[in-house]
Amino acid sequence: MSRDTARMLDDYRMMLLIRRFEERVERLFAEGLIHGTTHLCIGQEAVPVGISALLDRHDLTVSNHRGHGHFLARGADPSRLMAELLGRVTGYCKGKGGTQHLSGLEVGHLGSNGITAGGLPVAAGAAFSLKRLRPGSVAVAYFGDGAMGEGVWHETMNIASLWKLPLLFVCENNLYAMSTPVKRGISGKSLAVRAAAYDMQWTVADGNDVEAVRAAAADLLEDVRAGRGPAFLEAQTYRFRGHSKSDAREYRTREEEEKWLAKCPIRRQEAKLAAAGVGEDELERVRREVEERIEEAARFALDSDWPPVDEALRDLYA
Ligand SMILES: Cc1ncc(C[n+]2csc(CCOP(=O)(O)OP(=O)(O)O)c2C)c(N)n1
Ligand SMILES: [Mg+2]
Repeated sequence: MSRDTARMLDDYRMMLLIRRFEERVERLFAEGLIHGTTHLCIGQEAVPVGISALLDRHDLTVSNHRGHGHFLARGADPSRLMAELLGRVTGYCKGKGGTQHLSGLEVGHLGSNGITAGGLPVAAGAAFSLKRLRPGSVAVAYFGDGAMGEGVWHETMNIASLWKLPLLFVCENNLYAMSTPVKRGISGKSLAVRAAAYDMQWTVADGNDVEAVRAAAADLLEDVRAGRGPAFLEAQTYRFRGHSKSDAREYRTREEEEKWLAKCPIRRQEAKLAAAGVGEDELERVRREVEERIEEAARFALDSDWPPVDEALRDLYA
């Protein structure tokens, strides 16, 4: 197998791991075993998988409310992540963070954030410290199209550009912010072109094609790592599920969904692998391996203890 094909297979495995993880979360939620809410990234897997392979352990990522895939793509342990979502003591944040307050510093992931655009200034701070302490390292901020309607998005773009921070802005444009279509929420003909006003390099990529994401991000990251300032990537994608758990998707048509389902990043990768000569038996082996890993994660989480009551106020910041 060539190096390129091995890379494609790795991407396939990671996208599938995220997909199966999210499907398992969906089931656990339906069974009442996950509390609160949860935002699934099913359909958007190619974005963090394309980018994470370009990062090393000193690079830092900051995520939003739809962040399980961002974390897994950095190499998070699915068992500890699942345990966190179930509120168990073996989770990444001892069961006290949950889906919107996840972090795993050991893989360079500073965390998810439930406040729309709230992760952006955190990412700017991380980039500022990297610029001083570890030149050559970068921060990556993931956010949605909806975040671009927030004032703090503009403030962060402004200061990142002025201070030439090593920060890659990654907009996952999935066409909706909850039920609001991007065209009704965000002015202008293009999201990415806004970056030009802040004197940044920008690119629009097919966010359902892992190789397209990687190629676009690699170009931008070369400049960011070299100290030439921040850059902006718009990855055009689609969430196959509703916004969160109570969403009947009345604001979009089934035809539109079908059109995007045909562009599923995982199915597209399977087609590319087949064209590169990877047989169905090899793909099946990867599928089984991933399914077993996710079942192991669910078992680990379900068998884990709840955090002890006397630790309820430990590790909390307010
Ligand atoms: C400051 C703030 N305003 C509103 C909300 C409620 N809210 C949660 S997610 C969301 C939409 C986010 O849309 P987008 O950034 O496009 O991300 P997506 O959900 O599409 O991935 C909103 C408005 C919030 N969490 N924080
Ligand atoms: Mg969106």
